[in-house]
Amino acid sequence: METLKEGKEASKEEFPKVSVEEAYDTLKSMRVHGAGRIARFAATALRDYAKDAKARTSREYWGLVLKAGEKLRSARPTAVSLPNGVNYVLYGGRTSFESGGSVEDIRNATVNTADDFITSSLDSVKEIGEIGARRVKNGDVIITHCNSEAAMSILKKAYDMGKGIKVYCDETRPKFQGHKTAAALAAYGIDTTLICDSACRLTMSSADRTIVGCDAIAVNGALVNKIGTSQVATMAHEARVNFVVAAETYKLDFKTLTGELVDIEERDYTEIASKEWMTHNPKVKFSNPVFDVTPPEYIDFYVTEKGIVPPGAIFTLMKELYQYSEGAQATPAH
Ligand code: RI2
Repeated sequence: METLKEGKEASKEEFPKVSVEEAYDTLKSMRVHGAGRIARFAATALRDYAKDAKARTSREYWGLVLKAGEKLRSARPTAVSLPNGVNYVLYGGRTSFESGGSVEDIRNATVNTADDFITSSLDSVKEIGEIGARRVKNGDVIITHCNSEAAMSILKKAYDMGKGIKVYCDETRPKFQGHKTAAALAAYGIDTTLICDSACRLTMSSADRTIVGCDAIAVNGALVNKIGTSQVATMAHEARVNFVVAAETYKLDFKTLTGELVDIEERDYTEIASKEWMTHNPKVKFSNPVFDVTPPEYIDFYVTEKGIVPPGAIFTLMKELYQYSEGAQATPAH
């Protein structure tokens, strides 16, 4: 029988224990946000569900775990870290189920794989910081958009290395995640300035590079990230400013290999105008897409935990890493 590994308690410190339903609502409402965090949050919820789920047979147990995974996967359509994280966790349980494991075997395999995912996700953020910071020069003026722990890892590491950087944070309407980034970087000691999104082009003229996070990477090397990212990239391109993306490899969107497109999440209109304003302006229509696509030709390189990857090499990387994701497209074997 497989046994639980020791010393894999990282997720308990990061997120409290919640039911799958609560986790789904938390993800949907973005009370937990950020591509990496939502993946770890879902992996944690699935792990905790797998720990407690009761069933008489392996098939019944595995069916319950799969259903929980499907529910979590459906919370946010664009950030591929969520299905990839959940699929990774299910891969462990599935392997055990298909090799005839008992309920306890499948449970332990699922829990161990979840802990592996959570630990390696956290490690990846650190590794991205180490690798990316080497490409930051002393005195760089850097623009960032939204709130990315991978991008911030680079900025913090560069600061730790004594590179006197100055960072401009876009506010990132409609949910103003740039405020969080600015607060965190300033608290860390970094020279930080908050600007509204429309000040980005003016600021770009004095910038040396832009560093942003990533929600999904398409097979052609295009980046899907928070709405407004492609505008920042266009401005960087125009001003010949380096455009760098910090991305863990579990943000590769494997379904784009087979021709599928990335769904762009459309969120509630009340994120961009108050209900009162809407009532007073009944003829105004609203649109609130929350991600956009930056073409590969505007991206200098991705910083991943595996190293620097130019957009043109994403296809090769995807092919190399495809296997686990394909294996994890788990459905119950009836
Ligand atoms: P890390 C966020 O999405 C932002 O778009 C950010 O750039 C991206 O996730 C990556 O974040 P949202 O969940 O994984 O706020 O680097 O919609 O933290």
